[in-house]
Amino acid sequence: MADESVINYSDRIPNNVDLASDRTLQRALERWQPAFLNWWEEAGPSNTSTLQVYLRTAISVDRDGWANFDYVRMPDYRWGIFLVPRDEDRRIHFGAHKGEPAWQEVPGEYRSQLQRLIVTQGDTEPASVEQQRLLGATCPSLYDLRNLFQVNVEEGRHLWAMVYLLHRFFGREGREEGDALLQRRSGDVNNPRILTAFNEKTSHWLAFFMFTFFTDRDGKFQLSALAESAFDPLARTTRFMLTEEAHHMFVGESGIARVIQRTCEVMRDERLRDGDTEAVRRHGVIDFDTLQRFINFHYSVTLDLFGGEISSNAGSSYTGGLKGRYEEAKVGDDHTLSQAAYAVPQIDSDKVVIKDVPALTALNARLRDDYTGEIEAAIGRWNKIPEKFGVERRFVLPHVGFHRKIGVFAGHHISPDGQVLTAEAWEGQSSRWLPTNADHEFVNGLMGRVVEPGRFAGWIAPPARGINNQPLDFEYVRFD
Ligand code: BYC
Repeated sequence: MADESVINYSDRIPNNVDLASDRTLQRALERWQPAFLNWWEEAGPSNTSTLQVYLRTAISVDRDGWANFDYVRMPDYRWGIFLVPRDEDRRIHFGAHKGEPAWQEVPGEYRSQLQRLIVTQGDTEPASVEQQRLLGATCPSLYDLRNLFQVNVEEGRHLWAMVYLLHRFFGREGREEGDALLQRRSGDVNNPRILTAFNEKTSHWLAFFMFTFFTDRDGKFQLSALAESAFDPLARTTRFMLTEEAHHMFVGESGIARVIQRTCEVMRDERLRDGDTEAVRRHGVIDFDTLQRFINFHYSVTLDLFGGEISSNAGSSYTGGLKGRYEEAKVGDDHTLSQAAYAVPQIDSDKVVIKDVPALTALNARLRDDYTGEIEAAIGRWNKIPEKFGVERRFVLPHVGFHRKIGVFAGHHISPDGQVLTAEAWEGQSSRWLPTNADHEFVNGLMGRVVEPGRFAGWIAPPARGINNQPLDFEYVRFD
């Protein structure tokens, strides 16, 4: 048997699923490939077809083989189909089918539900590339430009990962869904992306770092839930995607940390106080009130991606074995949740109250809580920076009900500290809590293109180290 950990690059489509012996699948994917490249050209990173970018590419899905670095022209990036090797003995470990062997084919009764989950996951990948299409024109350094492109090519590959599943397991409908994934466009009024956050603009690098910090981490948690799936090919494909996701979140977390660091340095050098917003801005760095507003926005928009707190869809996905909890195997209970309860915040006569509901219906809320735990830890790491500079500011997360469009808080006005407000009270204050047009204008005004090796824009500190042990003044992108 072929070594499933090694990726075969001699086929037209790189893969470790022995594509050569499945002619039907090969034909379907070979028909889709040019459409993908057209989409990349039309909606992917703008004006990049001649650049040489220092990118990592997987050559094997082993621990040592998935991150090989070299210069690549982005349209030549070797997008393909990589799954972690199969565990022949794998068994379903939660829900009604617990104990049965994992499925290698899609059971008829779960076909449409699984297809919907895969399409929804797949739709986010090209959406994020579209949202980031123009950022290359205002990169704060070559290092950052390279990271943007790394994120973009890997999101492109994540689309391939979902399209493989659609083509291989869902017949004609799957192929049609694969085509539709290349036709929807982020923000398009007639044919938008499926989930709300993926139709927002990512119009500057502050939004990009916030997006990769907050929204890519939703990707991590949703992929982790799918990685538990009874449908083994989905579990194996999402497991490999998760190895790539870690770098995307690193880009976001370290990006914002560098912004905070730079603002602290300028405040120290210029003897400015936190709260001297105009003076801080005049010195070309991002003030902390603005940063807090961006945190509020991106966190709340990302929470909507977990779906409604109370959801029968989530319960039936779990019972069916399609989507587990975060790190399901580590949770110490019966893994069926037939009797369990879970506490979920809800609105009761103009107050937020916490109520127990059947745990099976609260799985979206639970995944969101797991997500928030990780976000809180990272915010704590950001807060060490002002602390080190003797600046009092501490960044905080707004209440889970703040600025929500999906779930129990939709239609209500919740302040960042969790008070239920009237529409008028909200209107009067929301510009203190969410980025305003003026904030976006200010941030956009800072953006400029810095492409000299080793130089960084004035609003962001250099990173602690380069990529793959290269120095900071390494030529991460070549323009020749
Ligand atoms: N926007 O029962 P409900 C990533 C719909 S990010 C619009 O409350 P459910 C990435 C929902 O579809 C991770 N519509 O929620 C990050 C349903 O519609 P139908 C992406 C929404 O179904 C950065 C109705 O409302 N992966 O990978 O339990 C860069 C009631 O839904 C929204 C996934 O999402 C929304 N925000 O959960 C690149 C995993 N929320 O059926 C990539 C796959 C809900 O009534 N998806 N609706 O027409 C899922 O698991 C689920 O579809 C959701 C929703 C968690 C999204």
